[in-house]
Amino acid sequence: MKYNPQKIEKKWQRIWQEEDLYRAGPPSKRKKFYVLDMFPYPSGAGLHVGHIKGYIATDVVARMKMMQGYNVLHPMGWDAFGLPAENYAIKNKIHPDVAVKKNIRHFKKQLSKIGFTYDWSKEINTTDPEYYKWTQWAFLEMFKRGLVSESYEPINWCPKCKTGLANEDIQDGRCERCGTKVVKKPIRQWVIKITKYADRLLKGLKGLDWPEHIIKMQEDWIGRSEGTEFDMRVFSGKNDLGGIRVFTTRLDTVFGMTYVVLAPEHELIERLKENIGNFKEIKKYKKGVEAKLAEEREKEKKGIRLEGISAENPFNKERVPVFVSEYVLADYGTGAIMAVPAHDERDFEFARRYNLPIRRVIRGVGPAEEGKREGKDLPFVKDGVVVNSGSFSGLSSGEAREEMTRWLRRKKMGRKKVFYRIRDWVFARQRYWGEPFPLVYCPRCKERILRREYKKGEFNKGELANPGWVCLSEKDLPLKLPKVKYYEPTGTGESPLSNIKKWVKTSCPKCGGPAKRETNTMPQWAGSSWYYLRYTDAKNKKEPLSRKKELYWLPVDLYVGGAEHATRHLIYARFWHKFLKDIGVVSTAEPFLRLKSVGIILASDSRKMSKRYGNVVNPDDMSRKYGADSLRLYEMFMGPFGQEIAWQEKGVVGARRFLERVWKLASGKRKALAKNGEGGKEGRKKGAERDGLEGLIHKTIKKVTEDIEHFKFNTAISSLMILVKEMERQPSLETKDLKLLVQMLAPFAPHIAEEIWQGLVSRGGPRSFPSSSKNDTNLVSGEGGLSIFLSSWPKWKKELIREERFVLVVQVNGRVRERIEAGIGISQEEAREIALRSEKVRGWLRNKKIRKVIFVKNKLINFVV
Ligand code: ANZ
Ligand code: ZN
Repeated sequence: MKYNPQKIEKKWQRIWQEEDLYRAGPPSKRKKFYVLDMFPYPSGAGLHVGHIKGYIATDVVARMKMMQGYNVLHPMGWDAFGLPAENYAIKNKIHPDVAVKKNIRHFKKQLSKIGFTYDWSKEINTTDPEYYKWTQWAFLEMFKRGLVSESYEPINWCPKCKTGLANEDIQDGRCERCGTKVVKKPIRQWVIKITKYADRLLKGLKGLDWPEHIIKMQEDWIGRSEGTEFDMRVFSGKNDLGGIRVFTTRLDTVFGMTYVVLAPEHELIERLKENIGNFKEIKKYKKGVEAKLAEEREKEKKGIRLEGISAENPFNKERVPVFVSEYVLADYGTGAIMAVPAHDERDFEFARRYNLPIRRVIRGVGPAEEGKREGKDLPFVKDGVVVNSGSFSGLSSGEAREEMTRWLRRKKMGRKKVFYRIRDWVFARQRYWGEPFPLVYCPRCKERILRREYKKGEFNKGELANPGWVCLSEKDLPLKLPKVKYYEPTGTGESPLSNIKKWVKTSCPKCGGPAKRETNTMPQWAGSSWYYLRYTDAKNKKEPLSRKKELYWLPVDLYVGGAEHATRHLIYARFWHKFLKDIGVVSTAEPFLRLKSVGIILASDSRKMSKRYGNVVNPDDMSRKYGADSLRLYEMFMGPFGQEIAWQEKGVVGARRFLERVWKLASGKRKALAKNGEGGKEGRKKGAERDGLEGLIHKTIKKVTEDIEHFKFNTAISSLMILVKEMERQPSLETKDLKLLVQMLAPFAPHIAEEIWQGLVSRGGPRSFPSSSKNDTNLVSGEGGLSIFLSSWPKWKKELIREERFVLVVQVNGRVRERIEAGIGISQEEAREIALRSEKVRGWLRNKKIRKVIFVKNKLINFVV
């Protein structure tokens, strides 16, 4: 029989599906394993080989866990709302609803060909009203608790997508979706006060098994900053014009303040209109910078002085000039800073440009610092000892910050303060394809609230904070997205829904009066913020998920996806989860215990795979040509999982060749079984060889098990290759050895493994499976052989894993100077280290320079001096 992956794979995919092999069991005493993929948005382009790399990895883990006896939940679904789906629909002139359904069918078909363990009975789709009902419900719960507010602040606006965006949707000042430069625009919108959770989001990171760089990105995104805020008097000549509040993390440098800077949007500027000599000029400058984005502004160190205005340093009563500059952000801290050019890079640059005094007040400590003369050519930004600072001189930076803050507090002029970089979540989009907000606007209720003519308890916290906006009641959910003909963005700042007069016009659920629906829609991130919860109880009509399922399945044990979600999705989902915990829907503090990020697969030209470059590789083509098992094996073998790596088709060919060899081994075995009765000398020899094989098998079991656990799939596969090579050298193999081999191979190449396994377990030798009719086989009950995925994952015997050793010969200039025992397979580096540990070798090398090292693996190391 020839290895025919196309035939085998189709057959097993069908049988696994028919027998529902991968359906997660109900909550029980059995230990559970919840493994989750970041669900895709079903784009028109379909999946390429890069998209499925993470899915293959979770599948490998899921299959091993299944065999280890876990009740495994491995679901899949569709993140189908949002800009990508909508933009695709507009471009191709298909209604998003139709396009999404079509794309989902295509995606599902593509996925099914790779042989994943998805439990499709748990499938979800964020655009399904039965799903988004609970997205709307959670929003209302947030609203009722005062976590949502209406705002008109200038927000990030994409002129091409014609919608507002969250900070998280922007990359290098451009719309993350279409690449257009984003501008600031005042738009009516909803924001969720995610900042209230900033501290918990930060602290929660502590206990997570996440990649360090992702933790760091979240920490920076949340950006907790501890400092001092204090007030300075502002003067125009002798007139005290009131206070100006600044925020600093370096109060120890306050005696080095030589000017003050306001953000262009600072309210003080308007207030001081009459007193500012060059107000017109300032106004012009303001206009120029307001449309710019934060990142661009921070780069610019231009500004203008407010003529006729000065601020007083409370510590030494010195008056310093006040500037307005775009390098100070309006929405961070207090929007105003004390500038200390001697100790801050940005201030330094600014002071140089405008010839402002630079006054050094911190001296470095330690031998490395003392010789340096920073302050004139470079700012000294480190902590040190405070100098030229009145009675505070001599204190360390840390002490000075404490003392100075205490001094301010005594005078009631300042206090300790914590600021966060994270902003509230801009939660409205002026687009069609999203969850409608379950809110209506009622002018009558607004009047009643403003005049305080309502009964106690009639309005909730959110309604009182946003007068006029009234919540739909839970029984009216889901509020369905109306079907429309035209869904292109209007560009006016209103969503296309505002054109559907019939839908917009409604009555107030509180007072029955005439009311209008909210016509913005929710951002794509809404539906993906809690989907992992819904998988556990996808069909629940009464609640987002049941207590029982939540207690059993949560938290997610392993979450795999792209690092591009480090700050967006992974912040929103953690926030949503914490909110649901606060209202008693979930019981864990964090949703995802362990996170792994996938390294991107580049095209063979080392560019990103993209339609634009015509370098996309389709998994369908690969599995048609080589088989899904070869594709899976290659993607897990191509390199360390987290690493970016270029696609090479010859790698798939290599994987296929390896599987052919396994296939041959298994077929050979079947023949060998048939002719019985060897013995004598030959038999004894075989026995001895088998000893070596057994040790290797157990070593491999240990390695493969641990490597899969640690996401070192490539090295797991390498060790399988070593084992296969050794097996090929054996005159014959026992069934039990072959079984162990295919069990270990099964997570990577499930189809071929199942095929061989079924042949091995049926005592009658190879059994050919019928090409149809599910009655002939029952993998689950075991009639004719249990599925390999219901067999127990092999366990290694410690006593059989002997580390093999050899005698390392150490030479100096070609003469043998030492012999040391070492483990087989050590690298040159390791050999060098071992050799240099020897007193004798060190003696021969003393006062000599090693010019060259010659290394022969498992034999010798020669130092040329
Ligand atoms: C004086 C000073 C002296 C500062 C010094 C730093 C070094 P993080 O860590 O990011 O919180 N700052 C405060 N508000 C700002 C705003 N709205 N826009 C731009 N910069 C602002 O940084 C806090 C520091 O950033 C503050 O401490 C302030 O400059 C500046 F040797 O005050 B510092
Ligand atoms: Zn009303």
